[in-house]
Amino acid sequence: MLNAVDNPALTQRKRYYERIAAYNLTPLWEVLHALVPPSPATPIVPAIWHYAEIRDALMESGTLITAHEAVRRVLILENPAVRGQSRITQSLYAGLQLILPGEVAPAHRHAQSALRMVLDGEGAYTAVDGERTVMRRGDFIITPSNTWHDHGNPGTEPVVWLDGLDIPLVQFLDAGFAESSDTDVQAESRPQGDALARYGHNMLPMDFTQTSADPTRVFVYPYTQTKAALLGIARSAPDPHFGHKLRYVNPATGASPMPTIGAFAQWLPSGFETVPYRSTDGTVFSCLEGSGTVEVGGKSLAFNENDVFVVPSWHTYRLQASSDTTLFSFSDRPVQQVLGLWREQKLPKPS
Ligand code: 1HN
Repeated sequence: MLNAVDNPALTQRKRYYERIAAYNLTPLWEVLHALVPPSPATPIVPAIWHYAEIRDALMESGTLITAHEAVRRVLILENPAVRGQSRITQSLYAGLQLILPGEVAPAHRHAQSALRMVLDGEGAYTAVDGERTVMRRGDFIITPSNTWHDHGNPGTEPVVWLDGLDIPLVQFLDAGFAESSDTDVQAESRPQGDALARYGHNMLPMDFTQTSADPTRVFVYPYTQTKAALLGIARSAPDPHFGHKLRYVNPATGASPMPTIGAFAQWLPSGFETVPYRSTDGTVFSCLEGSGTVEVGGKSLAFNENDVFVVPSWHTYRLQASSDTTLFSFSDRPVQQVLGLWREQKLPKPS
């Protein structure tokens, strides 16, 4: 192919581009194909964080800064292809948060929605808009947009959880607000278990209505209930692409618990292998129980308990369980769905 040096037409174009640059103009025809790729061309790469490898470093952070000084003592899980951007997918942030016995992570609120998946240790609590919940391993806890939240650890062990937030999405939209509370620890205005009793038992308060954009008032989905549901559906045949998989919902509407983040739990019996699947929502997985491998992007990543891995948008993946395995996952699926952008493809079983 001729380059600009020996092609007068290209030289002429290049000079033209330089002239119009002064007016902050640039030709679409040079970037059209990159702007509108035939299928998602994500910079995000598949990656895994092995908890056994990073636990010591996380615990060491507890000797360097208090939860109070840090506000939130978290190690961010950065996608290796976009280091420095505090994101694990294009739209989502993930981190591992540590709270030591006796510590408090002070109350604040922000437009960004957050989820927690409790991984290690017992005895901490999270409070959301005046109600506390004890954090137990495998519990899925949410702090919807603009809800006041603080964490504390009155127990005797360090407690670690996975945080998932829609930070990059809110950043992209330039729609973020945040404020700190005057009091580090929220006053308890409702007894523990109140929200779950009112909204989480297939019943609702008499005059309560919500739209599908409202987050659920249920802010804790206890692992005991999740596991019972998964084992309940596991009495029937597994889905070839998902195994035994359920999505967390706002029980008042059937929509996702929060409008910007969808969350899922799945159980794969030992030896089960999923059939190739892809979807446009880049997804973060964490292994709650068991072990296995994920095949994605030409790599085979072995995972164990508490490991976190990411499957980028439109990357075909297969899961294989080497023991009975429970996986938690989250993505921006509800955003894509409400915008009419979400796609999935259930591929055939390889021969
Ligand atoms: C936040 O509020 C929490 O409340 C965790 O635990 C991580 C990352 C960025 C901004 C706010 C929390 C966060 C965060």
